[in-house]
Amino acid sequence: MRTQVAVIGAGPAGLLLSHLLRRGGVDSVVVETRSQEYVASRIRAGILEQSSVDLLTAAGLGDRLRAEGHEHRGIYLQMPGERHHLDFVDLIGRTVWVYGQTEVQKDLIAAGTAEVHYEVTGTTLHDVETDRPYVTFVDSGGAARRIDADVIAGCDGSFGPSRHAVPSETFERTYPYSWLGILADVAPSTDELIYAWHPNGFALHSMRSDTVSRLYLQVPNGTDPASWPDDRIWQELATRLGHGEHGWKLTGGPVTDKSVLPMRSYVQTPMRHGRLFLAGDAAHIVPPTGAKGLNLAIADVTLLSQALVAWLRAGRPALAESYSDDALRRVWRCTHFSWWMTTMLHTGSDPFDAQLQLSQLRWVTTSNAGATGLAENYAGLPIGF
Ligand code: RFL
Ligand code: PHB
Repeated sequence: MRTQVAVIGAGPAGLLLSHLLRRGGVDSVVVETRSQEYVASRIRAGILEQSSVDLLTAAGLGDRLRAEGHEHRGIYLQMPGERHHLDFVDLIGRTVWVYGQTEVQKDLIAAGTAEVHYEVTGTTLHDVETDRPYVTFVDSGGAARRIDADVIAGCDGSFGPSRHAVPSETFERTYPYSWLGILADVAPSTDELIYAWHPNGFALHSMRSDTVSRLYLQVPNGTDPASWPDDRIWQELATRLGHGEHGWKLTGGPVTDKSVLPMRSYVQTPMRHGRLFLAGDAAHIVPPTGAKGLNLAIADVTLLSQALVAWLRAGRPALAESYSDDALRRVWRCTHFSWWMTTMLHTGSDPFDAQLQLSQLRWVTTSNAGATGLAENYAGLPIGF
């Protein structure tokens, strides 16, 4: 096969990149190890920044998002006995949207713009330092295939092969806690997300729709989800989220999904080597506390699609040359914000740290300057920041 851009990975980064390239008049072919059904049903992120919503809308992918997504004015930040609302609209004039990654993925698949080979094996990148790079793989029928391209886009997440093909420097932080996440068939007990600091550990009440709630508990690394029967989870969520305080109630319901996810910050630089460009989780991982993972992937491919269209269609390579630096400015801002939210809200054994966290939370919830900083980062800086 011959195409202009060989895209590795059909997650949100790869599919959106292929969609944006097609709209810009550039051809691409996507290869993906998993099945289409598996990719479309992976439960992951739930919050879209304003700039992600604007971008998806401009790309013709906003109809269902605007009809079925929920726009939120802000979030609640909580400490025992106190719940504070941060109103992003008042603070910075921007909002966020509740719309699951599964839905973004379904919209991308429904758009049908990307040519995707699912269930491939043995994806290998070749000659990325030359101007004739290519990708080989074995397709779902067992046939050996080769894609010759002008450029390879590595959108294959942190476990894919692309990032290993970039000689790079890595920056990494692991955290001594994980999240136990559940999806439950019950109406959310809150109108907007609650991020709660509690001596027992952090808790988050999120949601997917009027009838589906998504909730998380901080747990130690290595926790076995089986050690958390549903009753224990609801009880601990009730404690940490303040059931009974100021008349607020947490309503439990049937748990339909339960998993433990570790927390990691990771940045690989540069995001380009020769004719290979990295985007999304292939280049960086953030802990989910700032709700940035999916939004960063969207921001990366926005820049990358503009750069590749300018280069491959108009022969202007300047944006491709500056892509890594341009993308990394936002990546580091989001990496800092995600680390900051994570370390402010997750509890450990050090009482000094706990007092610093509470002091920081009081400042963020009572000072206009503190709240504005959080709002600006959470609702997302403009693309191109
Ligand atoms: P993805 O979504 O991981 O997609 C990469 C795709 O590449 C495929 N792949 C290959 N394809 C071909 N050949 C190979 N050799 C390949 N190796 C891998 C994979 O099968 C996959 O389909 O990365 P992308 O597109 O960059 O999108 C990034 C987002 O998915 C990610 O940032 C967020 O989902 C992170 N994340 C969360 N972010 C949040 O903001 N809030 C969350 O609640 C949240 N939960 C999560 C998450 C990430 C998780 N992972 C990666 C373990 C929960 C989980 C479990
Ligand atoms: C989610 O709904 O899955 C979610 C929301 C906000 C976060 C992390 C995850 O910060």
